[in-house]
Amino acid sequence: MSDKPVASHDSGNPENLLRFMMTGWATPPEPPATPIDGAGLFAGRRQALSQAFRGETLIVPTGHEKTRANDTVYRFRPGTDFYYLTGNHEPDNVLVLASAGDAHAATLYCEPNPGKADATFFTDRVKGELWVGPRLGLQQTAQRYGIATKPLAALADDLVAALGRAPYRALRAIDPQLDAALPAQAERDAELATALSEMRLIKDELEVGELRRAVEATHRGFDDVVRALPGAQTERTVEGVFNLRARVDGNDTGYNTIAASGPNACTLHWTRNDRRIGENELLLLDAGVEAESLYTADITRTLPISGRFTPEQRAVYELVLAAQDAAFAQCKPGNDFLDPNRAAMGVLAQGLERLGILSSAEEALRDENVFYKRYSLHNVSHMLGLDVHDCAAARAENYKHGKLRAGMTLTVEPGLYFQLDDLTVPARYRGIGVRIEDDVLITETGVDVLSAAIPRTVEDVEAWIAAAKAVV
Ligand SMILES: [Mn+2]
Repeated sequence: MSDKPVASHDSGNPENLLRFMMTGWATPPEPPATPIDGAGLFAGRRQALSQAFRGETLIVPTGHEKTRANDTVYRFRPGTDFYYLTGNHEPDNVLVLASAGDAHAATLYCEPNPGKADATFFTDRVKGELWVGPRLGLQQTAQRYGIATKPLAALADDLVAALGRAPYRALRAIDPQLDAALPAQAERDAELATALSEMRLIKDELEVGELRRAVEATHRGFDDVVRALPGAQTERTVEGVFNLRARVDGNDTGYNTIAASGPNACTLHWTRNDRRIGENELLLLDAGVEAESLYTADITRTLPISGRFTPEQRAVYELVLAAQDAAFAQCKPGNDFLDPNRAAMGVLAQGLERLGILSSAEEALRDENVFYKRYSLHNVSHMLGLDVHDCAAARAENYKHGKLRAGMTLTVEPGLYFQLDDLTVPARYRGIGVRIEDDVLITETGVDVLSAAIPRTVEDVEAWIAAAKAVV
């Protein structure tokens, strides 16, 4: 019998069957794998990272498949920094960069593809080719990504040797086995994560192109939802319609779709999406398609289910829209990252005073008060890229308290949220939540709103819904 464990619901494999399974297969053709697009850009990133840590060994894993329940796993999604350096989608791999002076060597440790040369193709339900499909293996991985490869089984010994020669840094919290095997050096390891996040702050042309594709696919997903709205009885339908587009046009959603109807819009990350949608409510849809390149959009539209905003919904919507316009105007190189936020909060506070919700905008805006935040809850921007909340390990002085620079991509997403039980809000506004979120590229001269083609004004949103109804 095979030494592989047999699942509780399956029978074993007698030796005679294994012998039978090992014979009678055509010799597999081995065409060279196609190199990925932008292989030179990925190589340049590896070189730049090595140069930032001369004389050191850098270890960047992609991580493993994660268990969902018992023996089923979530679809694998590569570690962001690993992918940024390699373009590789397969699980388990580890990238090791070694540098000495100007010399730099990259090695990708990956699982070999034994083909049908050993019985695991049939007996290993986790990695076997007949269970989960073939892996690229050493040769094809090297061809596809332009990086020298070695078998994963050699990693442990190679690391012992490499670490004896040079200091190292590892990207942590991605690969628990690697974390356990390499003594932690909290500060040095954190500096590697920071360097990677800060490299990713400025997007190159390949990245901007991929973000545009993700935004375009997300636009199609929003169109799908608008067309489905007349028949959509629950938030689940909205989620399902959008997520279908994400799988058809991209890799997946970049984060769990928020399909929040009525007062659920006041819950920032409402992803349970299990509520029945009411007739004259708003639907807040915060969703993004993650392209096959793993770059994700992050877009929010707040739509009147009936096709027309009520006067109260419209008043709140117009205020959020004005705040977003004020934020866009501050999106330019040299401004503080927080300038768009300051502008948006100023507009929101003034508007909240006009609606009779804040007694004094001036008082609410003081640093020691920030009372407007009871209704706006979050800042208006975060970096966007491979991660929806991108570049998370960048230092505050280069991100939150830094300057906007050409090549940065970020969201602009003011919102107002009036909780159902908030006695400081006139009753007619309670339960209304509005967020409008677009994705922008900072250019040399200002801003390029990547998602500008998705209807956003009251008139355009109402016309969008009306046009979809006319087709139905
Ligand atoms: Mn966002």
